[in-house]
Amino acid sequence: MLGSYVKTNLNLFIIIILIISLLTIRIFIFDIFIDENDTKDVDYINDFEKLERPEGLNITGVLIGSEILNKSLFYKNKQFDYITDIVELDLDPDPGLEIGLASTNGATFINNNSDTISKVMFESWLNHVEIIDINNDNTYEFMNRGSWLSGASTYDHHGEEIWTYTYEDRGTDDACAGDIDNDGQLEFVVGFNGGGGVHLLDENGDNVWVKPDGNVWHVEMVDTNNDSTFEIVHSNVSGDITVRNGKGKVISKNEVSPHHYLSDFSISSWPGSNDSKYIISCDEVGIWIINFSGETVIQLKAPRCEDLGFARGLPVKLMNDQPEYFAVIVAYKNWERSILYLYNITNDLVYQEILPEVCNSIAAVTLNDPETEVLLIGGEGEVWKYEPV
Ligand SMILES: [Ca+2]
Ligand SMILES: [Ca+2]
Ligand SMILES: [Ca+2]
Ligand SMILES: [Ca+2]
Repeated sequence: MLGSYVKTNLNLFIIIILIISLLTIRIFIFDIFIDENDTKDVDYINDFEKLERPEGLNITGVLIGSEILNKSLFYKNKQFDYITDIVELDLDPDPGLEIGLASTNGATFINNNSDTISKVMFESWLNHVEIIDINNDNTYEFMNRGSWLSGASTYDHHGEEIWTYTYEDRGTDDACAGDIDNDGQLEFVVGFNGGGGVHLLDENGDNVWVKPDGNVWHVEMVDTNNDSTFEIVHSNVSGDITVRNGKGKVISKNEVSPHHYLSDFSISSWPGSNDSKYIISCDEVGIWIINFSGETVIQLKAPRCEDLGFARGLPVKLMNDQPEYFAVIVAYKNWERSILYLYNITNDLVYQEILPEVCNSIAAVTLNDPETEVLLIGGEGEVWKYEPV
């Protein structure tokens, strides 16, 4: 009896030692490849074979239009890693607007002169953080769009986690926030890798519905038909554009024409801020402006643009007496490069710069003059300001 008791405990002891050893080896292996200060390593944990940087991206600096735009450093705090969201908002009763900056490891609110009003740091390194207001009370929260390692999650204004959403052992590809039922509370759409599908969550991160789909690379909520209600727009394993209503029903599903495999994309009004919204994507052909039925409206000429970039664009009112320009920043997270393109109203490329860093955010903000905007580009712990020369 005693012998069997000792033997059972010995077996248990051996099993525990074995588990601890395996965990230690696993942590050790992860440590070799992951620099925790470098979130792109986390993204590419399954992609050890780094692609060589294309020759066209080896040079950096202004290639076109130095006589048009002036670049200056607007904000710098190397405590922050990649700046992933820049929002102009009215944070406090002080006259004028403030600016919110979210990064992969923290967030800050600053005034027009870049003085810090408040700052929070997150407990862990996240993937792509955006500033949101979950319950429409003018106190800002944060959303992590998620990754295979972290899942999608939200944080309160102190930076404390509210919830994290994961599904079985599926990798999270992307998540976005929007009030899809117009009740004043945000919902969240999460897209999963493999056969994990598309999920709608309520403001508490609880599942409302699941619809099957494969490799849902990128999700957005946008009003595609001007009825003041968001639809869900996402890409998938086939590279198609799927539009769903708030119940998850597919309204349309189309290939991009001419053929373009859609994975990552962003949404913007084009060419001006009062115009319709389009899908913005890129590859070696150029910057693609695509409608929600998959028809390509234009391929903007974009020298040195490559596949595997993430294109984010928006109209910017740089000059009082000129129509808006259209600015696009394409980020290459595996090559430590970004390309900034600026187009005039006739779609001519008037400015091009290759930046030696990964720029995951772009914004047009008014700062001190409500009649005009400056362009802000978020890089690695810094934000660049572009204004007319
Ligand atoms: Ca204010
Ligand atoms: Ca809030
Ligand atoms: Ca809602
Ligand atoms: Ca709609």
